Amino acid sequence: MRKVSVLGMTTLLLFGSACADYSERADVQAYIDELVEQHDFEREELVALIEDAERQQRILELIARPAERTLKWHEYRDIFIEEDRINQGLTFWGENQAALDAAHRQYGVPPEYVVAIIGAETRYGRITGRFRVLDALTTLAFDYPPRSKFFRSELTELLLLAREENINPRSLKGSYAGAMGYGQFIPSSFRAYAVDFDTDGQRDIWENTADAIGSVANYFSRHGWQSGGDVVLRASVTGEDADPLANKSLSLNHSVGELASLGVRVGENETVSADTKAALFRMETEDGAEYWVGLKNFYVITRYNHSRLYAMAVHQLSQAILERREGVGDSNDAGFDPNAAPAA
Ligand SMILES: [Ca+2]
Repeated sequence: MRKVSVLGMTTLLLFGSACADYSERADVQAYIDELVEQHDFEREELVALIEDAERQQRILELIARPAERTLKWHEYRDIFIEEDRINQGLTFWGENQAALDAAHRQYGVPPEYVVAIIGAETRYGRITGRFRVLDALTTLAFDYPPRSKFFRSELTELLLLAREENINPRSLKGSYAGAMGYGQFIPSSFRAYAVDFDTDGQRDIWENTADAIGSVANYFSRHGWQSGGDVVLRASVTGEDADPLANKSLSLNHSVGELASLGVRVGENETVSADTKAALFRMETEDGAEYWVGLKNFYVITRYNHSRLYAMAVHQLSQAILERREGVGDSNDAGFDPNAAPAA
């Protein structure tokens, strides 16, 4: 008897995980009611769609371990700023120069930053995610309580996006968190910031590099990118007053002058004015802490991913690609030394 009951339970568990039907859950039905009422979706279509959504245990495992919180700066840096990603960035730049130049003219965002974002996000379109976005967002919306509100909203955005763009939502692939295409836009970002940059009538961030480039540049522009502005400045700190301010916030809660009065000095060649809004960052490296002063454009990069490590990696990757492209060799304002030995 015992053996039979164990087998029965195993069968039930397998059945339950493989065939879990979201459309039969009361919370999902309430969500469907809401969508029908608020956005005029056809109920039958929504039910059929949600019936096709599959719960993915792997997505729940992945969402629970964000890398940014566990890596030190030099470990994080070494993932993003390495030979392949720099060289592939040069190639991507060469292949897409016209679109990158057009995006620079229209949005004021230099090519190296657009290239670096796409390189950091997906290795220039090589790794854009293999999950069905419908599965990812449904799984997280209904089986990941800490962020269910956010992911329900993104699932709604996905359905609206699919209707507006005349795309079958079952066909879209992306990351475990529902980020899509070259620049990894979540559905709400797609709806708000994606552009049809090659004007062929479709906003295609999955296959069309011109649209992907224009969309990233537009995202930066709409978040306040300052054309010609600095991103982040290497700083030296004397005394003990400034350090407690470091890494407190991504927001620019100080001014360059205020930081200077606390012992923070940026490079002598910098012409940044004392009233420029700024934030102080401390980055842990193999050789101890580095201090950096982030400016408005640094903050804008953190609107893409709310992490100082991410923004610094994008900045330094952009400078490494730019330097390689210009053939400058080993001079290096960003503190990145392409010839440095990798971290142990
Ligand atoms: Ca297009």
